Amino acid sequence: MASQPEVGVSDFVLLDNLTTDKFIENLHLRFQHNKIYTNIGEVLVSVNPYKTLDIYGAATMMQYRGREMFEVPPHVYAVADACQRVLRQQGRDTCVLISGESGSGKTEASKFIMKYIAANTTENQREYIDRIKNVLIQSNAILETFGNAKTNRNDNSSRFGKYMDIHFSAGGDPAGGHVSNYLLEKSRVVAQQPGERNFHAFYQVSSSSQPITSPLLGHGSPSSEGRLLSSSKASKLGLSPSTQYQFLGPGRPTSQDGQLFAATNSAFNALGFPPRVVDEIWSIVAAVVLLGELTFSETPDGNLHIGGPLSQCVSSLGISSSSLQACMAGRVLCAGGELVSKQHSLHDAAATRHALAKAAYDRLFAWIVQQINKAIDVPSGTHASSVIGVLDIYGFEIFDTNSFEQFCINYCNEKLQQLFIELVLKQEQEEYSREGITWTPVAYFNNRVICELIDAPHQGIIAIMDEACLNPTKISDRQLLEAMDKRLSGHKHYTSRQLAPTDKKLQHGVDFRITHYAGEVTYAITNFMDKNQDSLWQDLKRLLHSSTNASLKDMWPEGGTTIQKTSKRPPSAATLFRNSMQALVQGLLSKEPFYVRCVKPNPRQAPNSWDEQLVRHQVSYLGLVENVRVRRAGFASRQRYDRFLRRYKMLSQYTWPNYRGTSDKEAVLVLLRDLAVTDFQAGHTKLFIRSAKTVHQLETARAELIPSIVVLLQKLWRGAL
Ligand code: AD9
Ligand code: MG
Repeated sequence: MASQPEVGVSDFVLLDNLTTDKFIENLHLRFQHNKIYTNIGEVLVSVNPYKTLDIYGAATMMQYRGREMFEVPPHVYAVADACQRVLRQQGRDTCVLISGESGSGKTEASKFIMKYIAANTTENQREYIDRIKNVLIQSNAILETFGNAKTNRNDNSSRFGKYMDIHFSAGGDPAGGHVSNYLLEKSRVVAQQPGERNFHAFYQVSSSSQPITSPLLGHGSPSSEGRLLSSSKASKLGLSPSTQYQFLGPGRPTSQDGQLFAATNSAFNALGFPPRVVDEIWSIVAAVVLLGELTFSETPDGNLHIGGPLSQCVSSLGISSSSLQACMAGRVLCAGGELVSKQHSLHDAAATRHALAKAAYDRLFAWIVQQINKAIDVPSGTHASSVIGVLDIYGFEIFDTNSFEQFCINYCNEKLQQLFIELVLKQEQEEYSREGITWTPVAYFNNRVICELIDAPHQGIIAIMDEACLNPTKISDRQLLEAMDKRLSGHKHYTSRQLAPTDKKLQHGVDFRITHYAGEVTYAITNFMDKNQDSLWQDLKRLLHSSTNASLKDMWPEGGTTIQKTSKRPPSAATLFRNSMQALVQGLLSKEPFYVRCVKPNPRQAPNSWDEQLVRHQVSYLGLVENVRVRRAGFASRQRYDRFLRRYKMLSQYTWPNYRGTSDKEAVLVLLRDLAVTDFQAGHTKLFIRSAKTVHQLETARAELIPSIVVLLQKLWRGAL
């Protein structure tokens, strides 16, 4: 590997005269030569090549096994190896935080990391470990089918956040895993922006009513396909690949959808989902499509008539036509302990149908994640001792129209940027000043103020939204905006037309704008109240719980209670999301973090194309140049003097076996002088070594000396000396 010609610099820390221009020039030069990875110390910058590069095979993996990051060219495998080494050598939990905007390559990077980690196992219990590895990797296929969709920015965009913990046994082999999912963009189930698609699962199931000719299926007999959706069942679902469905937009299933359908089914099989459950899952997906086809009209006697594929739809949902009819026609409320029925208008009926479709799919996704977790859980009796977490979460989003979902997604990105700032920029600088290290502070933008704008108790946007949702009289979206304007006027990162009357880009009574760390985003308040309340009528929960589809019934346990018994209002969607983000950040803080910062080279998803302005924007908001500055002034290693001395005192005659001076610090300085190590600074309590190479040399010298010291000690014990 050392013989590969260097293109530009492979670590930005080595760049002469660091400026943003120089940074981008180096990134571009390397990109042109297919060197998509560049380091900033131990942070990896990755540029999406939008083409297949021959850099992920088994031979490449071998080159990274057990090698320090500075010994090998930058690669996502080097990060994965470092993670695994920290875990094996120090027994510490680690995590990889992958960030970048939509389409920058986060999900692909997360899959390469998992692939590398899974391949890097010992020979013990090979068969068992192979099963675990296979299950971990196959779970991705299912998650992508149900949680990813084609957007205008990415043909395979993750529409949910994913954090996966991979658990390791004491021997360092994968023992199981756990997936946490965050906020699925469920509004996509009923409507998509022009040019976008619904979740892949819908097109896969629609294509399934065609004979499946995928090579992935091979020529298995019908019985061997019994675990897959049988063709008779497929036609029973009542979907046709050539029909245009309301919820699926103008796009039709492609041949790739057919192949992926087969792949999803074999992943279900690998994870041990029983064939009955797989059939039930696809039935629910098909039923959601058919819900979109129902038509509502009023009979002459004022009742609701449902037209369209009603019988097919209810049969897939495992419920009766009359019960669906009743839930669409009206609802029963519990007001002050009294049951009151309320009749729906045609508009209400259509809205109820949309709510049902979204809730059914959202709950299906969460339930599938639960089942995956059961399948990949560390088996009882196995002791899992450490964890590598991989976070692949939706990138920052700025659309033409931004709604509640973008608000949550961008808040999540603010929280992760805050974590990065806390860990990489702030803590590092604080430690230098605490230790009295010579140091020129690096200016950076701390986005804490934006996080607080959103999540501060009582004052933040989420708190204001929740307050409005709890109000006994119904508050409109417009009134919510007014409340926000009142409470947030004067905040540097918040504005609206009310607060900035001359800003013609903001629509009065509709828009508010947040200046995020990654840029300005205008949000339309429309549907914020509904989406935050996220409540499904009790009747609908009971309807789904009454299903003969056992999986669907299992997804809605709360539908089993009677209406009077319903407990108080559940927390709002934004509050649940904020809580899950806080829990995520807490979990990450307890682990040793590694970072992959993904950059998207152009908005067209095209290979060999470089949009300077787009790249510049990302380099700027990801704070990459500041990262290099901090890193440059930074140090590869820091250790308390007593620990350093204990580890390396054998390397000098002045400190071995004991130093006769006054302090550990003095002993360490004598030791370093003896070894001619100069690239360090001595802090008050810790030693800071600048380059990883020096640390490596110390480690090597120590490893070489240990055998002779052991012999020496043995002789001493035997009294031979
Ligand atoms: V989103 O926030 O989920 O919308 P991601 O996850 O950042 O987004 P993704 O990993 O899905 O982006 O990458 C987008 C596409 O770029 C992939 O489908 C691949 O076609 C392409 N890609 C990404 N990384 C690589 C790579 N290392 N090599 C080749 C890549 N192609
Ligand atoms: Mg993704």
